[in-house]
Amino acid sequence: MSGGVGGGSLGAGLPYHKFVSFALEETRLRTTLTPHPSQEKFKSIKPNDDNTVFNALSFSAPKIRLLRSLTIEKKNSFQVLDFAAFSEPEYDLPIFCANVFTTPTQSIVVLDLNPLYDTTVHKDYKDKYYRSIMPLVHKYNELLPWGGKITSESLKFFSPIVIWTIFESTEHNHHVWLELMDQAIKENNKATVARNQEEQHKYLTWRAEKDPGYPLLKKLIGESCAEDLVMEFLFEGVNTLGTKSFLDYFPEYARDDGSVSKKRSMIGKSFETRPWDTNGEFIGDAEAQ
Ligand code: BLA
Repeated sequence: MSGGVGGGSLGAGLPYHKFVSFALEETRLRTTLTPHPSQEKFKSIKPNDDNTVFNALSFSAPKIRLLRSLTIEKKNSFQVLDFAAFSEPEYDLPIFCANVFTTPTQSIVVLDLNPLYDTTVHKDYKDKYYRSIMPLVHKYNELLPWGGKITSESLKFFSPIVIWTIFESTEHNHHVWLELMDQAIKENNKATVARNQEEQHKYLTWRAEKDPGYPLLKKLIGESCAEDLVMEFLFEGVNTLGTKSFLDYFPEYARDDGSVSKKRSMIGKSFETRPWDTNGEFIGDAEAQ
């Protein structure tokens, strides 16, 4: 494992700018990034307190609808990296996701190529994108072991190669995603494009409503600013890629009065150990799904 990104040591104290510039440089070697319209509005977010710095960047490129990055650093307190890339709906590429929340005592890390289609249901999708890269799991599993129980609903947005653990380098997954992007073939079938678009919209809808970072964002920049950031930057497309509502996708969150339950999870936390085998077969407890 290379220590090139983030300095190579585990845990706190690492600025994630290094990861962001590395990821952008690598992407630029493969494609041309154009600033995304959302960048202008969000590039200089002013948080409530002077010790916190926000850094927001967003781009699009051929095949890439949105590549955006948010880093937040509060001195001696925490650091956040939320980096994601979403393809145009003409492609069914997984969503590149690098997400790290670091405090002096722990780092919560999700690094994944989040599948557009739930891989426990869509075996063809799993084979298409994950079969050849399953060996990555062996490579990282010992160094970056499964992080323990996790919000159960998140699992269907994760792939069999997901890394959920404490921080180290992420460059391999990013290379893999860029390879996939190079190889991606444009889909012309209208129904397939529409299906890709709806699956991406479902993902955006989930994260725009239930992302674990949302409460902290509200505290840092206020409720309405946080909502703008989530809807128009982090999960841009949630208002334009589809018309279904959160409850259309996730009806189990409906309260009697028709509103969305404020609970983060209806099922609770589960999956104490990695719920995929080395072939990427789901071996989690069905009841916990
Ligand atoms: C915690 N963030 C977490 C956790 C996960 C994720 C899995 C552990 C808690 C849990 O089990 O839910 C991340 N979850 C994801 C990702 C997906 C998912 C990437 O389902 C994708 C499908 N995080 C941010 C931002 C902030 C942030 C912008 O991205 C804050 C500004 C903070 N994440 C944050 C905090 C926690 C956290 C504070 C711990 C608090 C908690 O667990 O509620």
